[in-house]
Amino acid sequence: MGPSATDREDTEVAESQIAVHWREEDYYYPPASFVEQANASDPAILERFGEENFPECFEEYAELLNWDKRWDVILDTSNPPFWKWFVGGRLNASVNCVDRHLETSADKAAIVWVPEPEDQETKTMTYQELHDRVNEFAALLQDFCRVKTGDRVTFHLPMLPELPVSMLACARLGVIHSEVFGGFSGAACGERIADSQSRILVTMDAYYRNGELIDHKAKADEALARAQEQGIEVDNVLVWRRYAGEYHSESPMVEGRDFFVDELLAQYRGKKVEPVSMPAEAPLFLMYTSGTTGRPKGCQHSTGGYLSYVAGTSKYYQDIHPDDVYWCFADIGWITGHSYIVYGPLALGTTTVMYEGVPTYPDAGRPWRIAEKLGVDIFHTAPTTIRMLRKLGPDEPGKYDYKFKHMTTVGEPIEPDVWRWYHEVVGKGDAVVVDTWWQTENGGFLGSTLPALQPMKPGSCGPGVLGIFPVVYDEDGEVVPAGSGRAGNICIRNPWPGIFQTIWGQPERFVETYYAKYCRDESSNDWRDWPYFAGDGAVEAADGYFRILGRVDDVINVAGHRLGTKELESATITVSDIAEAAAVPVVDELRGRAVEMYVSLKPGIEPSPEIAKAVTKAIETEIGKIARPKNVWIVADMPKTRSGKIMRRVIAGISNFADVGDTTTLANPEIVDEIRRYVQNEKMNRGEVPRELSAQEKEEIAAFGRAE
Ligand code: 6R9
Repeated sequence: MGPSATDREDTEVAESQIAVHWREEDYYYPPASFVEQANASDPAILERFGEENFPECFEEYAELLNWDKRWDVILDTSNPPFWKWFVGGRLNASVNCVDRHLETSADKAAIVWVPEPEDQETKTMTYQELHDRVNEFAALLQDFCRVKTGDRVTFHLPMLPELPVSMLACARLGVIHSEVFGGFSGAACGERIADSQSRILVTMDAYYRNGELIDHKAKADEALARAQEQGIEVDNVLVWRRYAGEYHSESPMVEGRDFFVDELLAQYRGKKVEPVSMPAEAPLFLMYTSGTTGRPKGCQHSTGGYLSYVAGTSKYYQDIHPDDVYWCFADIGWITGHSYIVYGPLALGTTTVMYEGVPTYPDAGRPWRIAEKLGVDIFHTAPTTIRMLRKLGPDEPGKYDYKFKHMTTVGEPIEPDVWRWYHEVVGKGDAVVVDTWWQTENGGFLGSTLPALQPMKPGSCGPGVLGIFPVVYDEDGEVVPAGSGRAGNICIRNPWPGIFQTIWGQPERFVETYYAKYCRDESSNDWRDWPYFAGDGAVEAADGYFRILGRVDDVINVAGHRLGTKELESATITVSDIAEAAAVPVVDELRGRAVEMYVSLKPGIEPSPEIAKAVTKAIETEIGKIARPKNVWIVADMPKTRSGKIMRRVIAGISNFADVGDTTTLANPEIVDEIRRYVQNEKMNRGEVPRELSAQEKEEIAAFGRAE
């Protein structure tokens, strides 16, 4: 007798753990000039953060902050996996990011903001000004909106200094902020308002993107309508204005509900608000991210643990000193911006640069002009931006007189070739590069190199960071040894202060998604029994460096942004003619991955270009333009298992001109050739045939949909 269908499915899983072959890259070493000034240049730090010193080692991070009361317990594991850090301690995040720097650095630039239009002036906000503005806005929230400690306030703010001011004002009051990426649609914002039960939405009338002043307030109306459908009424919409006193939106202001912040602030000029001393374990903010089911996950981050972790990693991995000019070219609407534009750099009292717009506006020399003008010495961005700048302006960096000592890459795997351009051309061969692997859930870096002590290796993030002990497990929980050349699931064996506390309102999903898979004993309160499952595939080289291969669940990483396949599919089936939908990733030269949608229609409906357009529109409305599919394929049926599940890896294989794997277990194997002919012919006509995929990319495509 041959193997049963289930046996064969197991074999497929095993196939996704095949050996991954690539050329071992050479090491690159930091220049002596960097090592001399680095915050971490004594190898003793590696011992201080060794496993035998866990969890005490993290006191070193907590001691970077000012506490109103020192903690009694470093790590409380009594209710796993809901770890508690620095229990008994009290502090305020806005005091740590602002007030405590006033004594020495009141006149120093805290935030330097660069507007997108190049003829508009760069604005500098000193620590004193930041303090004043945070207090005034906190006074407004407290007095006018009557928010209390523990309430949630949603922001849908673009990259203007009003965003960090709003975050720190909430932090001052112990109010939990939940920033939704400005590029997300009104509907996506509304879902997050409803999930977090926010009564207040803070937004802005308009902002610049690619040379255009876009109407943003309009999205607030859609957001409120969506929240209302889910039973949540928002009391007030606070509208900051891109130009104080001028309104640049078509959306009417609703009497008694919508208010211009600049007008309201007139009553609060010069007001000071006593910071609320918060328990270390009080939530500081929520940051939503995508998962395998449709409902977004509100990752809840703590005050004491989170702030300690971002301060510590900013100091040692970003190598931030108070006199650096640090520019993280991310959007604060993502975790990178929260941790490494706002909280980490400001906790260390440095100058953090914010830029309003797109990297290539008006041309691909813009980032380097900004760097030259402001004297940026630490630069932080994502592979997608690096690829785009390389494509559009490969020689631009050489034309500008800036000097980076340090550069970061984050958000997706970086191809060694792209890494080398970043190092040689952007970094002029002189800057160290840190590749930082981590996630929204993690608060801060998990895998990276300590820049003065550990050499760089293109395409690998490096070993676990200080106090983080990663391991690669196979599907059965056996360790995949370093140097074996085999891939598996990367996990973190221990808790750390930056780990999120739970998924807002969904504690069971928190346990299920991140801990159930490899928990050794559910009744144990020893952290060693609770490895954290990150959801990424990885390979550990003989030197202990990790190469991250991408997601093992149904999440598509587009330009560094996680999009859930289920979210894309739910948005698609809001188009009434559509019966079924499946989202798959395609390799994209600039964005890393792009989304392709496969849809089948309800009986009696004829395929038409209008349906494909309606799908794109629905995705833009429900999620946002970043999720716009590269192609929408209307097919007669989807390849399915006998139990009726759509086999996403098969269509992912077709879209990428890759192997579709074993199709003998399908209920309708004949459909595969039909779809392949149609899709691949179309792609050839459109000039969309991808280059030969790397072993790593092939593996990712073959494993796609494994979580189903
Ligand atoms: C910080 C952030 C997390 C997912 C993560 C992984 C991918 C992030 C990476 C990387 C390879 C890196 N990822 N950094 N892959 N190398 N340096 O990006 O958070 O938006 O939650 O995305 O991004 O797949 O699981 P988030």
